[in-house]
Amino acid sequence: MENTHTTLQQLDAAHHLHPFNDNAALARKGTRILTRGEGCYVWDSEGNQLLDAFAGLWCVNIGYGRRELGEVASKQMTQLAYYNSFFGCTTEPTVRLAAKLAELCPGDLNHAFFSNSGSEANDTILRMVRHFWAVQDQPQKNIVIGRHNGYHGSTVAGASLGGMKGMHKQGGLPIPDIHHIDPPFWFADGGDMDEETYGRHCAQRLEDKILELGAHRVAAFIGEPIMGAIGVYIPPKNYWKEIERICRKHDVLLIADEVICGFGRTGEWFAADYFGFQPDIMTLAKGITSGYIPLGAAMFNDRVANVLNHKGGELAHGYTYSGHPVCAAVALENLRILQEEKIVDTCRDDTGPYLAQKWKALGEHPLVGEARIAGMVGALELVPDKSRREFFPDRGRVGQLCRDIALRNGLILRATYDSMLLSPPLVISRAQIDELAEKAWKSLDQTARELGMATG
Ligand code: PXG
Repeated sequence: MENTHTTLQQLDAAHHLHPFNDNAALARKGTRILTRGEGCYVWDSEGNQLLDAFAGLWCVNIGYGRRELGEVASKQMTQLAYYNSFFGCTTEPTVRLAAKLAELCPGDLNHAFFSNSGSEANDTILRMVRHFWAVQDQPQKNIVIGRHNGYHGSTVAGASLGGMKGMHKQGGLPIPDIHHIDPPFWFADGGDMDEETYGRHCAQRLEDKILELGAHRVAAFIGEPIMGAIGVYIPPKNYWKEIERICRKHDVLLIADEVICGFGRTGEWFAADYFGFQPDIMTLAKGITSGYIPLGAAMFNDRVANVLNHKGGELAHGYTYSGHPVCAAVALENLRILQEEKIVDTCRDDTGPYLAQKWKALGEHPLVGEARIAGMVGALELVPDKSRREFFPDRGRVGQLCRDIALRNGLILRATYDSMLLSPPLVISRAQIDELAEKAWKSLDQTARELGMATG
């Protein structure tokens, strides 16, 4: 085992470029190699058992090791491994999945375009919204507004729609006619505002931007209902209703990127249900297959699909694997499990509130300035002084330290700067939530001790 482990690390260092990594540093340190998963746990090649409080990368909603998904994949591969949806063709799982998504998604989001990932789905969406206005004689209505620090993927369009400065620096982004506004992040800039005032204040940023650019130039607004990668920014409850009102007022299409929030993460099927608003377009990926196989989708409402279908001419866009039958079959099985086992309902009514209670209790730790959570997604903001809403001066160092300590304690949490992020498989049990909370508290204590601070 040790031999294989070392060999794999050496091969990895020599040949494998990792996404979002300092590859030179990683090569020196050696990669962790994961070998097995079951429920909420994964094992690495050194034999460590880890409680995965991050569901892989926000995606393993039904937990690891569900044989049913492997079985449907095997069956579909054997029967018809591939056929495309070009040239007037398609396959049964693809059609059934499109219909299933139309049933699950809120309102009249009845039309699915399939991709292989969330990034690609957002590329599709960018092209479609511009096309939507162009074929209605408004080619100048082509600007999409996103948010600073938003994450919409790593492709050229995805990274441009996103507002990560570090990503824009690499590759000359954003592409033209994409603008960004500040997102809601009360901990950093909420000042003395109460939740409702702050929600309206942040939504007003969108209207200000639309008026500055001219509504006749703005095609769409895109946002993650809860911003994930940047650190789980949960907006005030009224924010999305306000955003919706502003979009309607100026006839701007509203795109909800539900790649992280979708398929039960908030305790509702979609965050649009959680916040009570109706997007015109939705981005889906991750939880759509619980990460068992790559798949993404762009969902369009009747209005947008009707224009694309009846005025848009031939759709000059598509991926070889759009609607891949094996991915579609796996997605259907994943959705069946989520529905029949009432996993989303359990999160909303039982394990979600229990997790929230435990997570809020971690907020009492001297190192934690804020504990935020919505359903099964949350963050702990680590701070030098609990009595003030201020960050550590060298942002990111303490988060990394805490992450490494948690790993040694058998717990996987992700750190963005000094926010410790939580997004466990939705099937996490009460006993596993207790384990998570205990390990997190212990890790906070050890981090505080290393920093020479008081411990809890
Ligand atoms: N939209 C959102 C909201 C996402 O979180 C994407 C789009 C892109 O999906 P694909 O399938 O193309 O990766 C994502 C992906 C992180 C991290 O560090 C988050 C994502 C991807 C990689 C890293 O938290 N989210």
